[in-house]
Amino acid sequence: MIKRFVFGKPLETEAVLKKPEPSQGAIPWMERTEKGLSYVLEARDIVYGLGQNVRGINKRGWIYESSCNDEPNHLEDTHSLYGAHNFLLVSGDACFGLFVDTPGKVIFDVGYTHYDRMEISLEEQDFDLYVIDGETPEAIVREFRGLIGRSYLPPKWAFGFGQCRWSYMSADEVREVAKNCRENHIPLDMIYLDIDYMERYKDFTVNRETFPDFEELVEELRRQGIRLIPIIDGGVKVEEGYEVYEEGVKQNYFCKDAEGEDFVVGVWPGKCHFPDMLNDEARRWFGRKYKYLLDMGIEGFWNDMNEPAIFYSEKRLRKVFEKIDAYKTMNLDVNTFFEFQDLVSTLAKNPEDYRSFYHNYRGERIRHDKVHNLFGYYMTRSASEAFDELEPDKRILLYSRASYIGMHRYGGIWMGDNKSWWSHLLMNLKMLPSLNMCGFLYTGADLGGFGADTTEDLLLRWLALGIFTPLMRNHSAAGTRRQEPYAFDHTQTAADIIQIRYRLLPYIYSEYMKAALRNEMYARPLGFVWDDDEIARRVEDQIMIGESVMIAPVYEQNAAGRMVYLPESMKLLRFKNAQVTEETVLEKGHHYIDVPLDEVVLFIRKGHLLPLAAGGETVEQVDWNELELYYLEDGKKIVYELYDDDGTGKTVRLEENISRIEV
Ligand code: MIG
Repeated sequence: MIKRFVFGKPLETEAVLKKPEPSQGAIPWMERTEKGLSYVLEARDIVYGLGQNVRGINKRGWIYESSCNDEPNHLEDTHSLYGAHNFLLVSGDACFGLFVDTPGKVIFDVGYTHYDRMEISLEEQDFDLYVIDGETPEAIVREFRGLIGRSYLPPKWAFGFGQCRWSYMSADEVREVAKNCRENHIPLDMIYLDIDYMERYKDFTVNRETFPDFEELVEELRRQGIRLIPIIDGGVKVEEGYEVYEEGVKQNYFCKDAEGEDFVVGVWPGKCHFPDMLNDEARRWFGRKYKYLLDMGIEGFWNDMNEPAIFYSEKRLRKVFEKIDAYKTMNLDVNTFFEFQDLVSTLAKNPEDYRSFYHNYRGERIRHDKVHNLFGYYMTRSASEAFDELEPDKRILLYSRASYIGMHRYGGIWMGDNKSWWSHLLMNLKMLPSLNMCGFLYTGADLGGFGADTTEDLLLRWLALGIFTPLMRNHSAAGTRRQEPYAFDHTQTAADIIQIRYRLLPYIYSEYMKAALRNEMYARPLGFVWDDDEIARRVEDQIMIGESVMIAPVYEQNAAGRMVYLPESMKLLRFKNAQVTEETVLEKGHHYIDVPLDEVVLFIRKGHLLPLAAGGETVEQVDWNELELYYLEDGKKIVYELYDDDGTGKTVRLEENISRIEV
């Protein structure tokens, strides 16, 4: 049961397409406060949700801020990352879900100020509130997902492995990556292009000096079963003669400053304008620009910097230079020195800048900060809606950095600029189910870590988790240590781990598609499955992947294994050299499990089945018909619903595409 309450005059986000009639009565569970809502937390309550955020699967004990943020420091005390996902779920004696639908900032104080209280506060009291009742956390998520609409369906090949790095500078360097993977039998379906393929960081251009034969490159790699996936940025470079810029200016498609001039902001290419993604016409125009790359044979994109990220605004920069001038003659002391230092360090992402430009939203002039959380969502929507026109029958890979609930219908997200830290491997695991609750199923982290130098063992352990995330991509920042799977000593081990992914593909694809089509989760906390097992409910380092598999990745350096909790008897499956080398039934309880660096371990749930393919070096090579079956009997017949389809069509029929495997 979903109840909708309307406060003030909420701005339309289109997170919810079919809104239930507003309820008049009292809000169940919660108290309305001056600033928002308040709820008394009981000891047994777990607060799930909030999508992309730091900390636990259980969000209690911290304060989160929903405000899309270009934040490369994912620290324990970070309050917001790139996404704004205002859905949470309380599971304890009470059990209910909550979605605060507003495009502005929302603060979720989940037992931070007062340990036993959850306070939700909004700057302005215009919002739609959805309260969802249900018997179980699973049922509540299903209801909520039904409300916000079906999750994005990527093409099947997008479940393969992708290699990325910021600084593949030329076509030849890209060819080299492909060659190294193929020579080492590292399965590979995608190579990503970061900003270096563009001409002076201009969207929808190709640098013809470094990528002279771009179309040929696309084709050549395609023949090797590899797709090229270019990046698109949220800002459009200001440059005379650049078509996208000139058209945008002429048609009034860019965001305006207070004086009604096109807002000038510094991002990658230097001075930029932001396309007004909230203006229907501008959005349609921007989306159609992707055609330039589609026409070159491109079949997938990642949208970056769309929080939107701001390095500086032109006006602010001018002011700062003036002030710096004044400091030139000063004796910089304890006060003035820090002021001076802050002048430059507070240029980027300055809140004042977000209050200084405007959108034309449904014919109304609206200040950006009021609709901030919609920018990345609407950028990705612009691409997706254009693809529906330009490629009506073909699924295009699409994911974004910034997002809001609703965007999950148009694309996935990657988890952003993490670091090559062991703690971020664990964070990757915890974020998965939280994102799934909010509809973001196609997601994953930069494997090996984006910032900072990785180590070979961290990469291998991270790949061993990444083989279970729908989006599986190795990505790193320019200037960091190379971390392609062939960059270290044990290339064969890396290849073997990635090969396990290709053996798991029928299961992963099947579980993903069923979850998307049935509004369910692909990755679940143990508490969703064993809701009355108090130990399982508190587990933060193991999750379920689909209906049959529990994973318990190793996330500590130099560990030779780890403790694993089994909420019931399960079958351990061990892989070495991508082959199953052990099948052991373990009893309910705690177990120490050896996991050498070159092995992967997973657990199969009683009464469920895991099909394994023989593998392949591209998704296309994987034979869905020859499957080995692994399972643990439960005294009853086991039925597994294997979903499969052509992997590209946009219209999918769930029941027709399911075949039942029975043992
Ligand atoms: O400010 O395009 O999150 O994946 O490699 C950095 C360069 C801009 C941020 C993205 C990252 C990408 C990088 N971008």
